[in-house]
Amino acid sequence: MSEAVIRATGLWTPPHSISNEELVAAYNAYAERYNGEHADEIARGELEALTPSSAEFIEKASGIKSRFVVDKDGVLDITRMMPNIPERSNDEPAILAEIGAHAARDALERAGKTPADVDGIIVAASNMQRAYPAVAIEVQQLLGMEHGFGFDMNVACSSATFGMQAAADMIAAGNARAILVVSPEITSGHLNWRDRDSHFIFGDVATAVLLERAELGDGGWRIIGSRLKTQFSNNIRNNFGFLNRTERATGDNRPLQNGSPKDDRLFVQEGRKVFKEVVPMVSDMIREHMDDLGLEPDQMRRVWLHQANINMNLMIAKKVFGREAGGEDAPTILDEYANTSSAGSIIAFHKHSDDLKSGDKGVICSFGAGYSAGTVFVEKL
Ligand code: CO8
Repeated sequence: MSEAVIRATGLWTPPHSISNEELVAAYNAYAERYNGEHADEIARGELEALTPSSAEFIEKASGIKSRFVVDKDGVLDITRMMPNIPERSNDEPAILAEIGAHAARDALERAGKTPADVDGIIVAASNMQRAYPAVAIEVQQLLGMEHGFGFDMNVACSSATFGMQAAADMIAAGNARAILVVSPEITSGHLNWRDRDSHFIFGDVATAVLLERAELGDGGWRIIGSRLKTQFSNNIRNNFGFLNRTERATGDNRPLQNGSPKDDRLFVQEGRKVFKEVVPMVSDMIREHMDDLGLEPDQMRRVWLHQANINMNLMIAKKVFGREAGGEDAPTILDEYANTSSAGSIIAFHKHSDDLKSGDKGVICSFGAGYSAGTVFVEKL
């Protein structure tokens, strides 16, 4: 059995950022227009009037101040309220593959490696651009690899940690020398920008993690242990799928995504329930895994947590460290990036791990829809 190490991580950040103030101004203009257009139905009690969103609420409830998106104009255009990503021909790279390849190249460069050193690409993200060919195979082609394999996998917010465990297991079994786990997240495409409860939550990004057989290089992070968990919950859903059109009765030609403020073909959640249920689930999971690895709280240098809500993260970190925890213990990137689904804990690790010394230990931890959670304990080499 060969040990797998994390050799490097990579990050691609979109060029456009939307502040809470810009987002709320667009939503409130949309809500005013909606209420005007539906004044009669609202007066008759057939429709509920939309209430304004607020930048203060967003920052206080979640810690989010802004988010990056692949297209800003389309999201803020109140007659559209979704990114404008024009269709590409079959001969052009898919946008998901393109941004994933950017992050993958960044990881390779930081590790001093080339695509020739890599045997596998796992695209692990919360939504794939299409059913086939796999986005991962396109990333493989974009990197110029004429060998190896690629496949896609989806465990929503936990896709990256699940992908890392799969990669580490394949490396340990001798099936690959190195594998890139790539998480391109265009969450702006499946977020309902007309829904006040969730319009502020997500942002776009791409990350990559290069895992490699330990003896093939120097530096990086040893994986001390990884663990995956899923437990069914209806509190976070996206019902978009290939069978949607078959669910319609003959003659029912309503559009699949009708863009209404509550559209279940897009992301929906019971945020408060998620908060209450996931905090203990994840805290217990990390503490149990620490016990099994023989790690005491004071041996933990840092936790790189899924980036959904700053208050959630501070509560989880407090349970892990057994004391009040702050940004040094549990770094935050969601203020700038918002929730980037599977990429969040990887961005936190990417941006806030260079200062750790050889022997320092921490955990990369994802959690979210499913419910799903993954812990990857690491030690700096
Ligand atoms: N502006 C002003 N007021 C608002 C707004 C708004 N935008 N939204 C809600 N309110 C109001 C509500 O109407 C309510 O008012 P009242 O008390 O009068 O009824 C009040 O604020 C409180 O509402 P909530 O209870 O909903 O608000 P919370 O305090 O719970 O905060 C959060 C909402 C921030 C969503 C919080 O619940 C949270 O962060 N929960 C955890 C969420 C979480 O971890 N989710 C996991 C997400 S899943 C994931 O990460 C990946 C999924 C796959 C990717 C999908 C990509 C699209």
